[in-house]
Formats: sequence, C-alpha cells, structure tokens
Amino acid sequence: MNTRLIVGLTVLAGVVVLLINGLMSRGGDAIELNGVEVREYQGQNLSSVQDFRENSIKGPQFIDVDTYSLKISGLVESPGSYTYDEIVDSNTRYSKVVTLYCVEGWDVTILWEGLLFSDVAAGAGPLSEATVIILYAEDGYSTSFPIEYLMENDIIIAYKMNDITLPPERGFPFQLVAESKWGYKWIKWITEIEFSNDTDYEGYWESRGYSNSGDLDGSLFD
Ligand SMILES: Nc1nc2c(c(=O)[nH]1)N[C@H]1C(S)=C(S)[C@@H](COP(=O)(O)O)O[C@H]1N2
Ligand SMILES: [Mo]
Repeated sequence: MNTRLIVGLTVLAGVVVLLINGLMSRGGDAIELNGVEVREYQGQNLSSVQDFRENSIKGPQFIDVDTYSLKISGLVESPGSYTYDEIVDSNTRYSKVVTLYCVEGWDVTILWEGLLFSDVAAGAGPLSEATVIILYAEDGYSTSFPIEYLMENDIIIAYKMNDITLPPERGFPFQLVAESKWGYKWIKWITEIEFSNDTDYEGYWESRGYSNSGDLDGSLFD
C-alpha cells in the first residue's frame, strides 16, 4: 500500500470514530442527568426510554415539580390536591415489566416503578355511585376507565421507567401503566383523577373514533 492510501484510510477511520461518538453522546444526554437506564431485568431485555415515538397531541409537557399537584375530584368523600412528594412518599412502591403497544404499530417493554392506582385514590374515599374514572393531563388530553379496571387490577401510576425518573417527554411526573390496553389509554402528565358516573365519557382519541375500552384484544374502533 502506498503512503497516501494509508494516510487516507487513517483519516477516514478517525472521522468514523468521531461520528459514532457524536451520535452516541447525543442520544444519551437527557437521560444521564437522572441516572443510568436499566436495559435488562431478571433475564428479560428491556426497550429503551428512547425507543418511544414522540407523538403526543401537543408535544412534551414540562411540569415543575415544585408547583405540581394531583387533584382528586368528583364522586368522592374528600376531594383534594396532593404534591408529588405526598404521593410518592406515602404509598407503597411497586415495579413491574409491562409492554406498551401503540396503534401505530410499535411497542416498548419497560420496567415501570410506581404506586398502585387504588392506593393513591383510596384516601379520597370513592362514593358508591362512582362507576367511571376520568383522568386528565397537562396538555388537555384525557381518557376514562370503568372504576373496577383501575381499582381492582393492581394498575400502576408510574414515576420511573427502567430505573430513571420519567423524563418530561415520557410523562413526568406520572404516566398510567394501563396494562392490557392500547397506548392511548396510557395517559402521561396526569393532573387530575375524577370519579364520575358518566359512562358515555370519551377521552381525546376515544372521541375521535378509537374504542372506549381500549382493550388490546378487542376491536380498535367502536
Ligand atoms: N397526556 C398525554 N398522554 C398520552 C398521549 C398524549 O398525547 N398526551 N399519547 C398517548 C399515546 S397515543 C401513546 S401510544 C402513549 C405513548 O407514549 P409516548 O408519546 O411517550 O411515546 O402515550 C399516550 N399518553
Ligand atoms: Mo399511540
């Protein structure tokens, strides 16, 4: 090989290394602030926090934890508002690997950590007339569930995924892990839990034709 070829190849290799480094550090930045993401759990490979597609109705919401409150309203004995710390510190923490399936055809398998929805809601004392729970979010999004689904299935409100605090894009402070339901039922940036008896209520995507139950094994449209 002549010298010019060797020099040329060396320069090319250097450029490739720089490019790869650049791409890798770009992808990692936002996440490393909160710690190191776990990618394997009990022998199971997990998806990455970055494998989600960002397609929220108004883009990421940036919620200030110091001013945030979660409101519990409607058909309950004691409506109230709780801070992030009140919710996270006063309830038992659970973790579980659950897969989110979006109707667009992608899915992510994540180790979620959070609180039982039923524990968070129990303090407010749901009234016996309540049959439906409507969840509202910072971006105006909403979705609803039959009360039994959220109260009787160990459904989690997550504040961590793969062992890092939910990044803003992924729903900080809380995302509902709506197991066995399509991704559009996994509401992010939750701000209010309303107990209701409005069985006709339709959330954002539900009012645009998607099934109200959102069951993965049911039909996609009502
Ligand atoms: N507040 C809020 N929550 C939301 C959405 C949204 O637009 N706003 N999109 C839903 C949809 S359609 C999916 S598939 C999941 C996926 O989350 P991602 O946007 O973090 O990928 O979030 C759900 N939760
Ligand atoms: Mo979705």
